[in-house]
Parts: sequence; C-alpha cells; structure tokens
Amino acid sequence: MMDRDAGKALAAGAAVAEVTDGMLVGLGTGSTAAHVIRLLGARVAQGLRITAVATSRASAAQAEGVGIRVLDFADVPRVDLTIDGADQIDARLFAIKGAGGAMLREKVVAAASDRMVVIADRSKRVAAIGDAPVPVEILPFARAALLAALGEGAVLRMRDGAPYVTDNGNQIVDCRFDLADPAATAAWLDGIPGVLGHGLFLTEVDAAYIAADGVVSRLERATMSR
Ligand code: ABF
Repeated sequence: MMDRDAGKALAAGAAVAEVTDGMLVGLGTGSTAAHVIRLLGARVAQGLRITAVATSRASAAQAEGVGIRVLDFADVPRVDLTIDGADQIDARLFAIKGAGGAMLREKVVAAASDRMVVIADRSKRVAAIGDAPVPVEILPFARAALLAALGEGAVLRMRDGAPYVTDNGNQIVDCRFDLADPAATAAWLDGIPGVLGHGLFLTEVDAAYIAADGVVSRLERATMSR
C-alpha cells in the first residue's frame, strides 16, 4: 500500500511539472489526483499563479483548502491541462475511469481540455482495458429499465445501504462488458437514453505517467486524433 501510494505521488509529481504560470488546470478525483492537488498547492504557496476547475466537490474542497483558486466549470469554456487518475490504462491510452464516481464530470472536463494526462501507479497499467467494472452514470428515474438494458453483471452501486448518489444527483451502475471492441461498447452506451455518462475514456487521454519501481514512464498519444 505504501509502495502504491509512493507510485501515485511520483506520477503526480511528473504531471504537475507540466503546469506553468497562468494555466487553467483541471483537477481530477481520487487518491492519485489528491497528490496533484497537494503538490500544486505547495507550488501555489511558492508563487505559482494558476486557476483551476475541479471534477468533484471533494477535489474542489481539497484544492481550496490548499490555496488554489477554483472556478465554476459552468463558466469555463476551455481548460489548458487536466490531470486525473484512472482505474485501468493501456498502451492505446484507453482508460476505464469512475471507480471514484466522478467520471461524468471527469469526461466533460477532459473533453474541454487542450491536454489531458492520466497519472497512475503500476497497478493500473494493463495490456488491454477490460477486467475492471465500467461505471455508468444513469438517470435514477430510469433505473430498472437501465439495469435491464445494461445486461448481465450490471450492479447498482450502493453506499451505506442506499443507492450511491453522484455529485450530479444521479446513480451509478457498475457493468461488466466484453471490451474486445471498446469503441463499439462506448458508442452503444452513448446511444442509450437515460445513460448520462460512462467510464470508457477512449479519445480523451493525451498522455499518461505511470510509476513503477520508483521510475515514471510516459506514454504519449502519437497522432493528433482529438
Ligand atoms: C478518478 O479516481 C477516477 O476516474 C478513478 O476511478 C479513480 C481513481 O482513484 P485512485 O486514484 O484513488 O485509484 O481518477
């Protein structure tokens, strides 16, 4: 656990080095992204001038707590650089995100970002995304119909005996999909009425910093496909 946390901090440090004066930074969610916020707060205390948007209330609160000025994303048309964690990431820079429940906000912020970087310890790096649950944010009104539509293995996420509620007031269904063709799965999900978002990030990630054995390696998207 200590080793994993050290890896998260190392990857976060590599990504934070990309942040320069004047940037508007997208802040991710989760324990890896929390290192980014902590490190950015330290740089802000030393004079770095940035503003930020956060992908969750928790990250906004942490950022404000360390002196980072957080803007309302509703007022922000573009973000310079977003740094976020993932549940799985592969060499194609396909990621599964959303174990933390924030993937809808994470995706809209990523889509509005000139550059989106994933940071992770080695446990997240896989040959091909697939054996992690794909979280799907749903309209609670359509819960039963969507559970049926999302197929075998779809489980409503619970917390303290009640459905988990996202920052957007919605619910999450954790799904098990055969991801032989991730783009087809993402397109299918995107087309289901009542599905508001999902954790398949296939085009959003521009680069990843992965920490293993005290060394950070960077994966960079080779082509301009966004
Ligand atoms: C966010 O937090 C999510 O997209 C992802 O599910 C989760 C990763 O959390 P952690 O960094 O704590 O493993 O980035």
